[in-house]
Amino acid sequence: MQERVLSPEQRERFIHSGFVVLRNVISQAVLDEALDVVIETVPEDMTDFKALVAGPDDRHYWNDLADMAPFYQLNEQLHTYAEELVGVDRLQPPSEFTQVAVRYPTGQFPSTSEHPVTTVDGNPHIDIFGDSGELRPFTIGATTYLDDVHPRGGGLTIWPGTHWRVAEYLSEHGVDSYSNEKVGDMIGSRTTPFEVTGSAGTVVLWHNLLVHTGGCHLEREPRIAAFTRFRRSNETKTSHDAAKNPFKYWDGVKQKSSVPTDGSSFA
Ligand SMILES: O=C(O)CCC(=O)C(=O)O
Repeated sequence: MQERVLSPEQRERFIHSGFVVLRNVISQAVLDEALDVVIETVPEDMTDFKALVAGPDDRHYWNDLADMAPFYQLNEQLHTYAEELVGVDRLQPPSEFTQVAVRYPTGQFPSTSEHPVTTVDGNPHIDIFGDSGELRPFTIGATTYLDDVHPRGGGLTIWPGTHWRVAEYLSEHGVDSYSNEKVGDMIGSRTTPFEVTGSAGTVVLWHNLLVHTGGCHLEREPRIAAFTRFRRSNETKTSHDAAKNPFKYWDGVKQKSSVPTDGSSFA
């Protein structure tokens, strides 16, 4: 049997906050191979700060890097972590499919400790709905930093506990009329966003209903991360119900409900 990676505390945190951060879990060889492919593919010179600032805020590669093979190895490993929560043999098998998100420095401010660590000016959203509100279900996301991510360096930024609030909203209003414009009302001012920083090989496992965005980027180098989204085998049939019940179809999670009354308790 595969050895477990998540401790009981980490599992508890995932249920409560909707995410957990795992440090140094990916081998350097896998990270190096994946990073090399990204650097080969992006048009910018990653060391030319002025050109980076003048370029786009971000670029996204949806499985269309020159060589996706390194991502298969990565996804195989992430799949075992995801199974610890969703249940063994409950997810579709791993493949090489990955979204690589490169966020470029904006260069607007010097990076000092006085600047806020996180952003509320980003684009807080959840990922299970497309731009026209159509459902694009998946179960669990895994974001892997392929390079070090420093504070205010474009890190994935999360509103802890919002998976519960989004589910509540969808139960009340239905899944068909959802739009990400509603997210602002849901997070309100009660939850402080959390910016994930960490060295290459940091992995964030996150719930499909968790509100997130790309963080502000005042550092000098691009932020390079791989986003993998795993689906359950019966995802399509159960997607409406799953959007209202965060853990109903997660065999690895016994606790199916939480009664958070105050958003601050999630942070
Ligand atoms: O690049 C990031 O950190 C965020 C990307 C994101 O929010 C997404 O792809 O849904």
